[in-house]
Amino acid sequence: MLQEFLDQLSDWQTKATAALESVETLEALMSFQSEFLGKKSALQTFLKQIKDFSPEEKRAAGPAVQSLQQFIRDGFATKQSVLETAALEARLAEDWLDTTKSLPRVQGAMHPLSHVQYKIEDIFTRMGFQIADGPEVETEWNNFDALNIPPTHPARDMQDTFFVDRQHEDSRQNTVLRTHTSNLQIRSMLEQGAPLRLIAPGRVYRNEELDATHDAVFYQFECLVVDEGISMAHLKGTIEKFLEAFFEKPVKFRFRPGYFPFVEPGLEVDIWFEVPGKPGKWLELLGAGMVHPEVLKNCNIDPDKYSGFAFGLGLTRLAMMTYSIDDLRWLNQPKVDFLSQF
Ligand code: FA5
Repeated sequence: MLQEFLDQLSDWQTKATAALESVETLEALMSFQSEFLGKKSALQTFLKQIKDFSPEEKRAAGPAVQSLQQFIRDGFATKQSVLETAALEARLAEDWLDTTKSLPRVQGAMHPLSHVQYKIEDIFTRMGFQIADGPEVETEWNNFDALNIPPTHPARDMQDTFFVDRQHEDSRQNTVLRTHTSNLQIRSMLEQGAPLRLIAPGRVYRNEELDATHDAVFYQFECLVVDEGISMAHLKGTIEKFLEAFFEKPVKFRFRPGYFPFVEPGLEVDIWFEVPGKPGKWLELLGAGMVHPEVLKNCNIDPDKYSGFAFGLGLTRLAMMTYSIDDLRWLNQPKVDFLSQF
């Protein structure tokens, strides 16, 4: 009986060896595992049969079943490792990416606002203006007080402000997100004195009601000229020459009286704006005026000797007009489909 049992084990070992040899996939290996090592496998039957043997026979039958079990387990583990390595290699071969090869070409492009800014800078540098730059987190004093807008002045409400720090008594210590690029008037005059001829493009922030022509984050550029004998004629001429150079043709625009505490007199310029398929309309493009004597004084410039003009132009609105964009909020969104049109 023992010999018959040992023969069965040997037959089973031959069968398992052949079965394992024919296994070529991990799925097939799993079937092999359940057939030869699982709970319902012949191996379990062999283990159960051991108890029917005499104690002496058990000493031969037990180790024989254990060694069969170990043989099958070893065969399984070796095959598993071979198949897994092969599967990994196959996947790596498939997933391989040539990082030196360029991906499908997505052509980068300059943002329309940058286009407009560079064009403006180009026009003004050709007219002999310098380009100034300053911080977006500005002192309350540079953004308001020095521009003749004291704390109680209603004009502060004209530009709803994002305050960064307003806990100090001294407005030179409080900070705001600048509401306009006019802060660069103050910074430049304090740093360089007169005479002065500059533009300062940059991002500004207002706590605005948003619509197609108003964003909370938008771009302006400031233009400032201070010298002896500067008059409204210089202001008007500069705006006219700039708009003509920018649009590369005569542009329909109009001057209107406007109020800004830092200029006297003050005016606004509207430009005729048309988008194909929609009726044209006047759109406010810039605020301007002759620099207020108080502002010159705040910047240690003698208003009896020097005069100046300044204007602040909505660069974002200029981009709208340039590219016939009917809602300026598009310009601040990371939408590649939209941006790749330019
Ligand atoms: C000013 O910001 C003044 N600092 C301009 C100025 C400078 C006047 C120098 C006199 C001398 P205003 O708030 O009007 O003014 O803004 C100027 C331009 O920015 C507007 O004409 C408009 O073109 C643009 N603008 C204003 N608010 C928004 C907004 N929410 N979104 C987009 N563009 C705006």
